[in-house]
Amino acid sequence: MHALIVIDVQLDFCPGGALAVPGGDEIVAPINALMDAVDTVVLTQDWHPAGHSSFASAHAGKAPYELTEMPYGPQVLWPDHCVIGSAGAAFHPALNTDRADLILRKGYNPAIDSYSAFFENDRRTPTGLEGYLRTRGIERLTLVGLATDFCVTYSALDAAKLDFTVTVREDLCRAIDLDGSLSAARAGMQGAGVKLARAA
Ligand code: VGL
Ligand code: ZN
Repeated sequence: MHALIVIDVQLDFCPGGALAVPGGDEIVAPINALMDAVDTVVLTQDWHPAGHSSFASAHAGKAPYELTEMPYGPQVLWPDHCVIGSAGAAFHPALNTDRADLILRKGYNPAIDSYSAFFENDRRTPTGLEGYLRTRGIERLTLVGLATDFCVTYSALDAAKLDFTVTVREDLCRAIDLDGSLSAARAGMQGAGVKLARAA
C-alpha cells in the first residue's frame, strides 16, 4: 500500500502568506493530479496556538529567522504563522482535500515545534502517524509539499528511520533555503536512504 503525504500546503506558506515559500502555490495542481496514483492520501497541517514558542514574537529581542536554544535543541524562530483557526492556516483553496483519508495537525503543543509529521522537534513525542500508516498496511510513502528543507525533510528522515520506503518528489516541493538549509537537507535525505525524484 502506497500513501501520498502532502506536507503543509497552507496559505501562510504560499505567496502572500506570513511565511511565504517562493513558488509554494505552483505545486498544488500537480499534487492533486498525483492523488490518483496512490492508495491513500494524508494531508498535514501546521497548527500553532497564538504565542507559540517557535514564533520570534514570543522571544524578547529576537527577530524572525534567528536561532534560539530550546530545551530540545536549536530552533529557528519564525514569523507568526499557521495560527489555529486563522485564514493563513487554511489549506490552499485549490488543494483537493476531499481525497484525504486523514488530516493530521501538528505543532499544537505550545512549548515544542513540530516540523515532522511523525515526531515533534524533541524527536520523541509521536504524532500518531506511524501507527495510522502501519495499522493500515502502508509501507511505501511519497512526500510532497512545503517546505522541502524543513517539514518535508524532517518527515522524510523520520519515515526512513521508521523503515518506510520513502520517495520525496522534489518537483512537487518548494524550499525556504535559509543559510544552505536546502543543500544540507538534500544531503541528509540521500544519506538516510530517501529517494529524491522528479517527474520525467
Ligand atoms: C514549516 C517552518 C515553520 C514547514 C512549518 O512546513 O516547513 N516551516 N513551520
Ligand atoms: Zn510552523
